[in-house]
Amino acid sequence: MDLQNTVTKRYGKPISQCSNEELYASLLELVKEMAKDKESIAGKRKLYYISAEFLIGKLLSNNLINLGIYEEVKQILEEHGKSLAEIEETEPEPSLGNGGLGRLAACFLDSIASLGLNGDGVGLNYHYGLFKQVFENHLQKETPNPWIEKESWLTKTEVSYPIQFGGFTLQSRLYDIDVIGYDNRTTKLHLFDVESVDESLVGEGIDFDKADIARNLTLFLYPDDSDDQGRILRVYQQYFMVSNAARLILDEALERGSNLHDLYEYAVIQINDTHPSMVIPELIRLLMERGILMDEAIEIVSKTCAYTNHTILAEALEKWPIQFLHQAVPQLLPIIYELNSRVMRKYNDKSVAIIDDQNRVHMAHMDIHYGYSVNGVAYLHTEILKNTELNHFYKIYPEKFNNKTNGITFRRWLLHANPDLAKLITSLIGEGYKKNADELEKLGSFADDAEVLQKLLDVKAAKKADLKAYLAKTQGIEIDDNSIYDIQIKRLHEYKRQQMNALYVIHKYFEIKAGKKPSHPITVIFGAKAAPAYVIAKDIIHLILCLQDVISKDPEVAPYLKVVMVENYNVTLAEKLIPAADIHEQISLASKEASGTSNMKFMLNGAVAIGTMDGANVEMHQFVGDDNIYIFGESSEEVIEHYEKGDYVSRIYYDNDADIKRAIDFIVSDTMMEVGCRENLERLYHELLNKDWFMTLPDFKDYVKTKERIYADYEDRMAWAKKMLVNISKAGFFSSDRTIAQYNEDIWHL
Ligand code: 26Q
Repeated sequence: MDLQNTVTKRYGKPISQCSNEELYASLLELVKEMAKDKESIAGKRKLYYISAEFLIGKLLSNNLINLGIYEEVKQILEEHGKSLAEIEETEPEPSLGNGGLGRLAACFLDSIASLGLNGDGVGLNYHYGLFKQVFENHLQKETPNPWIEKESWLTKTEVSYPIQFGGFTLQSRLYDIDVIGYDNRTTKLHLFDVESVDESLVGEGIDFDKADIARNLTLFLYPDDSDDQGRILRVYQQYFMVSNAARLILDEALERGSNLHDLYEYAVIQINDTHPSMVIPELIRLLMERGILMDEAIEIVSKTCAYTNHTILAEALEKWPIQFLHQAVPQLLPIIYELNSRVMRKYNDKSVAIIDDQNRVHMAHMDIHYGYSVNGVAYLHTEILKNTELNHFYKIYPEKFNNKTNGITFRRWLLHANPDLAKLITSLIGEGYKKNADELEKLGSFADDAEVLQKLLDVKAAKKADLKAYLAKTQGIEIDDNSIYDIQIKRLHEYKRQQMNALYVIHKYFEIKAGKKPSHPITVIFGAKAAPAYVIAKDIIHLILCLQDVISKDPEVAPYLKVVMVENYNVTLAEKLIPAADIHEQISLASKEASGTSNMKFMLNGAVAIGTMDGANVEMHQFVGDDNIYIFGESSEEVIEHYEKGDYVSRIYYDNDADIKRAIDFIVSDTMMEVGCRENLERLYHELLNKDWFMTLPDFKDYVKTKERIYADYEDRMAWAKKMLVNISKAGFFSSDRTIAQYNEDIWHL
């Protein structure tokens, strides 16, 4: 590693005289160079993890850590009066994902490389990614988020394919990003782009000509499925992604010696939710084009593809109207019809059909029939799939169903995000946990060691001070680092119930006004983007921003309670927020959150959860026990029963509970109307009163009680530190290294 040498070649001057941008470009080159000779051993069988999203975050620090040169680089820079932290700030964050599913794919790539497995990611090279969020008049506005600069992590390759759509053909181009494993091999993230993409198509905000597929295909990670044009664009994107992937897979398999009849011995495809599902008919089509008969082509593909389900929300399960496919990808229709006929001939059961009565193609159904594995992403989630949502399929194919509880990469979420904590852990139990996360268990022996517990509190205090400084500098937000940091960060969705947290804030506001002051001031922090067309989600953001305003201006309340909604929540912000959290909110309506992954990141960083028995919270609870996690609310069984019976009426809770009524009425109070928009606040008020589809009100009182309990317990600092320590010590299971090892053991067999 010779940074000065790279810098000299590029700029002909010493490090000390370079700008941060020049140093960033030099480090980029250096890292790419070092990644070159570490490529994973090309075994016979290779994994292709196809995903519409890879929320990779900034890469510089992580790459330096994984190459083992982070400290060295940092020191050299310091010797020349430069700061690695400041250089990092110049790196743009690609926003190639919405949330959990995309971030999971990124954690998985890190683990695949770190375990030295032969597997690549395949996706799309969105130029503006997901939108950038700005707040104006307490409302979310969307603007483009460009991230591709002249020097970037992308490397242009020679790979290019003609991709045929109904009526026209587009030429693709493959760009690669090196995925550098921790102290091991590197793999690739393959991002396909279209050669004719045109950034000048973007007008006001994130508006663009949705019909001009040749120029718009890879502009945005398309967040809007509110109109047909937008939805058809998504079909174009998906087909472009999988047709390129399929060609790449076939080319590489042939190169490694496959005769295509044995493709499944050379390739395994993990289909990340249904977004890449068209890879199944497309691969069948391409095999037939190469002379393989349909029966055999179907069999080959069925032995190659495995499907992961990330959601049980019906509205997120993709069902494409057949006329969309007819317009965009007519060549797939005969194959999809044939796949459906075979299913109907065999099972004669409409509930498992690929094409339904309304002529819609159920992508998940295709995956389950024509893939060899179906997995959920946490224990409870997989059980619900088997017993409820996909029960008809489970009865046909019990052997295909399996659970793979999600995980997170400890390199990014501990070593990079919280080096102080990593250092403390290393001083107590050595370095082993960095490669074998289970070793964190050893921390358990310090659970009653006052000196260790104090050090843990000191690290937390330092991270809280860091967050305070960061928010002041980047967002102009002032917070009190003596307060309890209570954080909820995730996509804005009604089922995740940010609105319940906001109702609690209102409740607390009234209590403080009535003279019931908390022992510690409380800072409730939110971070969330709402889909641009998701009206109620945007209204909830409006509610939170108005509360932030109202409370900050109220001298009676402001010293004890503060609401903060950070702007443009992303991976970089998560890396600052999570290490600083005292309490994290995992309060989805039981049965609705497939897994959650921020819960794991918080746990690893010594925060304590308040949550429902949902997603991976269930497993967290099992590991840490009742004393170290605050569980409340109805069970998934109870919730599922309410939906089956249709017996939930929100207004009954409103009418019968004065606290609930007071909190909900406040949304449309004069105080709120002074800072907010009547239209948004009234719409949200009526939604909660007349519908509340995700059942905020039945859980509200239990939530309030549990919040009071967790805040009270925070006061005993040593007892709290012990909870922190237990959480960290039990986090090993949630390493994505474990998850990936299980995928490999049970599904991939690399
Ligand atoms: C579907 C159709 C049309 C337009 C958009 C979509 C769409 C886009 C993104 C549907 C779903 C997504 C993303 C889903 C997602 O992020 N799911 C999360 O996956 C995480 C990783 O498994 C889990 O931890 C979360 O519980 C789950 O919500």
